[in-house]
Amino acid sequence: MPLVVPMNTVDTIIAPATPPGEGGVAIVRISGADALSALLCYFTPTTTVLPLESHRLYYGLLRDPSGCVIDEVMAVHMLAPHTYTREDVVEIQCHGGHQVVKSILDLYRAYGLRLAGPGEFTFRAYMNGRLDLSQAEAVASLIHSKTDSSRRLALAQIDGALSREIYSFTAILKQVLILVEAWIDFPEEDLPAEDVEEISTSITQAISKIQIITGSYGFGRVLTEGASILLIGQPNAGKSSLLNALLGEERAIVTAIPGTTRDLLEEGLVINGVPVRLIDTAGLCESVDPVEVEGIRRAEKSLSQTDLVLWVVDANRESTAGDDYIYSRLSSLPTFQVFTKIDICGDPDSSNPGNFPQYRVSSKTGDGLEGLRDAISDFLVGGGGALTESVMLTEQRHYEALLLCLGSLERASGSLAVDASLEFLALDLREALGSLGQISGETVTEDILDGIFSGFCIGK
Ligand SMILES: Nc1nc2c(ncn2[C@@H]2O[C@H](COP(=O)(O)OP(=O)(O)OP(=O)(O)O)[C@@H](O)[C@H]2O)c(=O)[nH]1
Ligand SMILES: [Mg+2]
Repeated sequence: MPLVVPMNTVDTIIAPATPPGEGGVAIVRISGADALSALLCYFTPTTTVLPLESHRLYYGLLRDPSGCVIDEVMAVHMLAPHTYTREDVVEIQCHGGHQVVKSILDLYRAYGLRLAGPGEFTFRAYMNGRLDLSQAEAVASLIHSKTDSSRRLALAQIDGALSREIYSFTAILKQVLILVEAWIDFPEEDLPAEDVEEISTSITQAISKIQIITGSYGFGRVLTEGASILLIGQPNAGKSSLLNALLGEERAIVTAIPGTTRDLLEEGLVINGVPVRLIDTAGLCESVDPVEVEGIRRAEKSLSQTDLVLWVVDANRESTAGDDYIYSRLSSLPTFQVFTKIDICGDPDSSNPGNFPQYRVSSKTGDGLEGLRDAISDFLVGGGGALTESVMLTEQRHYEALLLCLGSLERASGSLAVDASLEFLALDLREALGSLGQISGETVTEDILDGIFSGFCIGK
C-alpha cells in the first residue's frame, strides 16, 4: 500500500521541546527551510560573530519586532542534513518559564512558522529517511521508559537492532521473490532443483530466525509495559498486607475484618529491574454483600489477563472448601502459592495438587520476601539473561506483523514442498514482505502512522 503523508512536511515548524512548567531552562525547537532566517530575524549574538556557524551555541538576546528584549538566550542552528529531522534546525534555550516560552512561540507564529503537532519532528526524521518506523517508535518508548531495562531496549531499537534484522529478512526474501518471478515467465519449465533447494533454505532460515525474535516478545513486553500480578486468596489471608510489604508502604487498608478490600487496587513497582503492576483484590469466596460480590467479580475478570497470580494463603489455617474453589480457578494459570503470616506459625498445610511453586513469607517481619521477589523476576524475564539477546520485541504491532510474516512464509514453504504453482509461492512471499514493511514503514497506512505519531509529545 502506498505511503500516505498525513502531515505537511514542507513548512517550517516550531514547538517547545521541554515540558510545560517552570524550570532552569526551556528549549524551543524550529525545523524547516526557514529556521535560520527565523532565528536571525530576532536574535542578536552579544559578540560580533556573524555569520553564525552551524552546530555552535551562541549567547545573545531575542528581541520582538519593536526591539524589546524577550529574553536572554543561547541559540544554535544546525544545517541539514546532520540534524534530528534532516532539515535545518534551530534550538533556542531560554529561561524556563511559561511566559517566556509563550512569548517566543507567539513571536515566531506571527513571523509565519507553524506550531508543530505531537511527534512532528520525529515524523519528519522518518519521512526524510533518518529513522525507519520502528526506530521512530522506539524514540517514544525511550521517552516513556520507566526502568533501566526498558530504556536499554528502546535505545537498542533506536540504534537499529530490530531494523537491521528486518532489512536482512527483507533482502533475502526479495532475492527469493526475484528468483521465483523469473521462472513464472516460463510456465512450461519446472524450477531447477538447485533453485528449489536455495529457496527452501532461505525460507526455512528466515522462519527460524523470525521465530526467535517473536519468542522474545513476552520478555520484551514485560520489560517495557510491565507485568500484571494479581493477588488472589480467601478473605483475610493477608493479600493487602503482602501488597504493602512488597511496595514498602502502607498503601492498601489492612484490618482483621474479612472483606476489607472491595475494589481492585493497582500499584506499580519495580522488582529487580522488572516493572510490575501489583493488583490487590477482594478475597475470592461466596458472599452476599453486593459490594464484595462486585469486587469478587472484578477479581475473577482480571484473572484471564494476568501474567502471574500470587495465591495468598494464611499459613495458620487448615485448608477449606474455599481453597478448593480458588484452586479450581487457578489451576491453568501461572500461579505461585504464597503462605503468609509465617511469623505466627511456620507449618502450613502445603498439599499442592497444582504443583505450583510455593513460598513462605511474613508481611510483618519481611521474612521470605526477598526470595519471593527473586522468584517473581526470574519467572517474568528468566533472571534477566534474555536481555543479552541483541533483539527483543517490545511492541505488539511488530509482534503481530512478524506473526503474519511467519504465516505467509509457512504457506510459501508448504507450496514449495508440494510443487504448487509458482504464482502461489510469489503471492505468499509478497505478503511476507508486506508484513516486514509494516515494521520498517516501507508499507504502512495513514492510520498506523497517525496512531504512532499521535502518541508522541509535542516538540519531539
Ligand atoms: N502476624 C501477621 N499478621 C498478618 C500478616 N499478614 C497479614 N496479617 C494480618 O491479617 C489480617 C488480614 O490482613 P489483610 O492484609 O487485610 O488481608 P486481606 O487478604 O487483604 O483481607 P481482605 O481484604 O479482607 O480479603 C490483618 O489483621 C493483618 O494484620 C503477617 O504476615 N503476619
Ligand atoms: Mg485486602
